[in-house]
Amino acid sequence: HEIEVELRQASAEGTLQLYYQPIIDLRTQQVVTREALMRWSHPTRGMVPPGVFIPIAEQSGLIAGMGDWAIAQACLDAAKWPDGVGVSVNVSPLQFREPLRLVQTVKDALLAANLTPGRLTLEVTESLLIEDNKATLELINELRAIGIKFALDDFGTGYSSLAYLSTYPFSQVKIDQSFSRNVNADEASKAIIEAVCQLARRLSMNVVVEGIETEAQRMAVQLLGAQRAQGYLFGKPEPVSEFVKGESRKR
Ligand code: G
Ligand code: G
Ligand code: MN
Ligand code: NA
Repeated sequence: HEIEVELRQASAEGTLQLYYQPIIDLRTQQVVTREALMRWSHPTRGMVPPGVFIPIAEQSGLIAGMGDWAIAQACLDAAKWPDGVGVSVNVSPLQFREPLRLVQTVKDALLAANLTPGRLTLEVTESLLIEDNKATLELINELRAIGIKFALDDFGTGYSSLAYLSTYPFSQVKIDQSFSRNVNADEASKAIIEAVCQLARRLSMNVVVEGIETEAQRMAVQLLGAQRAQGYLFGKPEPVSEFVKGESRKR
């Protein structure tokens, strides 16, 4: 409970941060998108991982305000990046339970940042889709009509129903890092990555393979048909100040 009070305070005071991790195009090696990952630097506990504080935010209702903030801040940050670089934001299933609020948040964020809607992707997990209600599909379609995109996150970890890929209009499917971890040792991981890449291509979706840490993994997933990848090999989640510094060094 104490941690909930402190999270409420951090959210109200604006001390939460967004870190960004690059998603790269394997063919061109260019950054195509940056995924926003929320961070809470606690004055005494240090960095509290989102795996700890997001569930607390969901149970307490704080996720609504924190989620609004993440979308708004990510759009403001992305507006300063080159035109070709998009931003993706993780969205909790609870944010989908307030459809009017989510639509308004997205519209306000795009307008305030003057960001082209096509540069914003919302990442959702299968837990949202299990409920399988018409309202979810309608909301996704309403947001797509604004011009934003959707990615299915952590694919392969939950029910991974192939029906989700045909029922919902995703632009991107993100294959969970558990598959890339074993890609060079395990035939099953290889087969799954290859099959999902083929399926995604047939459905005109991009594939991002998550958790690429080594050159050997990068080569393997590219050979299996992946277009995009994310992982420590290309960059860790960092605050804007870090990669802006890195980019100006490169110039
Ligand atoms: O890097 P990492 O430990 O940052 O992220 C762990 C998990 O926390 C991610 O898989 C993601 O699902 C979740 N997460 C990170 N940032 C956000 C956010 O802004 N909103 C939501 N809903 N989840 C997030
Ligand atoms: O939203 P999602 O569940 O996909 O969040 C991605 C999580 O994976 C974050 O916690 C992020 O810090 C973590 N991550 C990103 N790249 C790597 C990687 O190369 N290796 C490992 N072990 N974790 C990663
Ligand atoms: Mn994600
Ligand atoms: Na993931």
